[in-house]
Amino acid sequence: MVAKVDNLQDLKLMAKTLRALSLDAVQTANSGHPGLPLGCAELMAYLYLSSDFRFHSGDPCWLARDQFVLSAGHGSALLYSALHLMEYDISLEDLKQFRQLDSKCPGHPEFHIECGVEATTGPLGQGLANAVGMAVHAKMMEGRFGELFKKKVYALAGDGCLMEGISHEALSFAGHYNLDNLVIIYDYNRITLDADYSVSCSDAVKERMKGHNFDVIEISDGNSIEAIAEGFAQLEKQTRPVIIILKTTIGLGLSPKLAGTHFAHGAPAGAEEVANFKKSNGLNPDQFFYVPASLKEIIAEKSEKNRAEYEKWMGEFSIWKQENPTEAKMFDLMDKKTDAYKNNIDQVAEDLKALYSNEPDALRSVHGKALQILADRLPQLIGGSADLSASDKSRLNDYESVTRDNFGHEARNIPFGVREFAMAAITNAIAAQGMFISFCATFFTFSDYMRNAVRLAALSHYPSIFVYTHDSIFVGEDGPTHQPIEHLASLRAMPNLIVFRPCDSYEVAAVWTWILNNQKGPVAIVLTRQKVAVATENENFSYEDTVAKGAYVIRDFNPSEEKETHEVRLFASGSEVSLAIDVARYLVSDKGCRCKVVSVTSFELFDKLSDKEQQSILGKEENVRRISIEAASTFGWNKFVSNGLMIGIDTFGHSAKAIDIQEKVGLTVDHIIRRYNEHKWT
Ligand SMILES: Cc1ncc(C[n+]2csc(CCOP(=O)(O)OP(=O)(O)O)c2C)c(N)n1
Ligand SMILES: [Mg+2]
Repeated sequence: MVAKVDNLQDLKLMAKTLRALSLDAVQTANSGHPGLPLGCAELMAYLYLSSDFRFHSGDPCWLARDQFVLSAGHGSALLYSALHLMEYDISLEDLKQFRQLDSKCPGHPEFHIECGVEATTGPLGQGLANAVGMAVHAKMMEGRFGELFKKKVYALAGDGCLMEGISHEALSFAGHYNLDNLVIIYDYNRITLDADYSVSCSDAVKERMKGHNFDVIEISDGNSIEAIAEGFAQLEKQTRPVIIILKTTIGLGLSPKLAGTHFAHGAPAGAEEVANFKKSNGLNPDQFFYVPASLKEIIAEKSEKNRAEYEKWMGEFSIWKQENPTEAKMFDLMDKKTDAYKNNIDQVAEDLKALYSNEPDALRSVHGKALQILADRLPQLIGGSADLSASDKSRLNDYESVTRDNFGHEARNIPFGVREFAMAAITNAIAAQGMFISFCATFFTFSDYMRNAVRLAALSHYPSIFVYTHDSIFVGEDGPTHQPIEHLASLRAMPNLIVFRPCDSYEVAAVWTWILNNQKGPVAIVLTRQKVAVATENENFSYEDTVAKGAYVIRDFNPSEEKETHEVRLFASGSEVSLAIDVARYLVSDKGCRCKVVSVTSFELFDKLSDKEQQSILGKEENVRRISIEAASTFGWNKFVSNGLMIGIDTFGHSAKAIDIQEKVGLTVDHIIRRYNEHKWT
């Protein structure tokens, strides 16, 4: 049976226009991917013009909007064409600038909510996990604030997305939590970049998805609007996450030597193919970026309906606020634009001072205590761990866990399961919505599993918080697989990511104060498993003078009898700050030199200081000998010590007692003094 579609001609016109616009964009850029836009034009026409998809281009941030993620980000020309037609802030001029410098239409979608681009996609599979995160976000909003916030999330994913490992993590998660507001549309064209899908994959996708607790809707002709309508009609009774398996023809509308083959995937079709497409579709081959006036009228009518729905919702929202003062108050506390939010943040900074302690402690535990303080003050703090909360101390103890039946106020912990990559991408999507403060945690060594999601957070300025514990060889017996070495250097190399490695409870408190007051993108907090001594002595400790600078003098030693003319300045982070202090003590008492110990909490914040401030921290005057100490790769520390001495670990670790590994890798006062004596100081 095929559904009757009243506005069939309108949808056909829209699909044809989407095809022509996408082809023109790719051809003008002489770069891009025509295959998916041509194969999915009917779907996009139906989604935006005829389905229940709720949106209002006049307010792309509308909290109750449905969301669409183009997980197969290479099909960006289709997304931009659709957003242009639907009156988002993407003009025809912008479309003509597809893939050009500083364009609103970059090669792959980059998160730009004002234009309707909901997520940065292109690294295949990750958009699926983002969509799962948006669905979780929607559930949490509905769970806290009720039906008014109910919405759906749609993702368009290709064969590649579903092959990627992250799709298994994300879809398994979605099924487990029964995200019945999630609709995955699978562009099942059986073609990938290199070849036919069958060359490299023979998954039983339908069975797989059923196994993930998804309902499966099959649309055997994904280029028939009636068939799409029929498939979408089945969403009405959705009680589980759904995958729509949409059989399409890649590059539909091109000549048979391209359409349906991998040659249509990612190369411009050529001017002749584009002209032929236009001729056979009743379009003028000499006209480019053409939008028929009749289509504009159709869309204007749809936009009017969208506006009316939006205004109705806004009216209901203000009534809801009046009728539900308690929830409304919480809503305001979550909304970063309100004074209530700002006042609350000021209070948290005070609360966090309860962490200050002079007792040695493991920084994962200190951080765990910080999370409890934060959770009580900030209803929007939510997060979870990849099955390591007992070790990484990330559980919000007084609160419940999210379950498929509980997304309410008290459900603040998200058990992510052993799914690090999806965890990071889900966290990104939740953070990107701007309501929740969203963190996730695991062992530092597994940050590699999450890496591309951290990278997309950095690229997109998603304010995600990545908590990493067990940060060095001091993990001990678990051995080199669990001992990070190059991870700090590798994350510090990532643009836009702020990496914090605090050294004691004062700095842990300061890191969070910094985050709450300054965060504009992702941060990583790197914490010890083992107990560390407290390095801070300053009773007037303030986050502005310390952690906010990225590096600062935490201890200043002067010998009773100055025997050496030079000063020694030691730069260290995290657990090595107290080691640096011990080394300094020795140098002061034994060699009689002046010593300063600098705690380097964040390379990135240090980089933001003025030259003058940097010089004063580095001690660039003559006669300063500089040493860096960190239980990790020395890569990058020359920025602090130039041709001074870098103490670190440039090999993998060992499986042994921490104290034995420490000796073996030379992270002891004796060893460092020996290296100091041997070093050719200039
Ligand atoms: C993680 C990742 N690996 C590889 C690529 C390169 N790539 C882009 S599209 C593509 C093929 C994807 O096939 P499919 O999803 O079926 O898209 P279609 O060819 O059907 O448009 C590949 C390998 C990528 N973008 N991301
Ligand atoms: Mg494909």
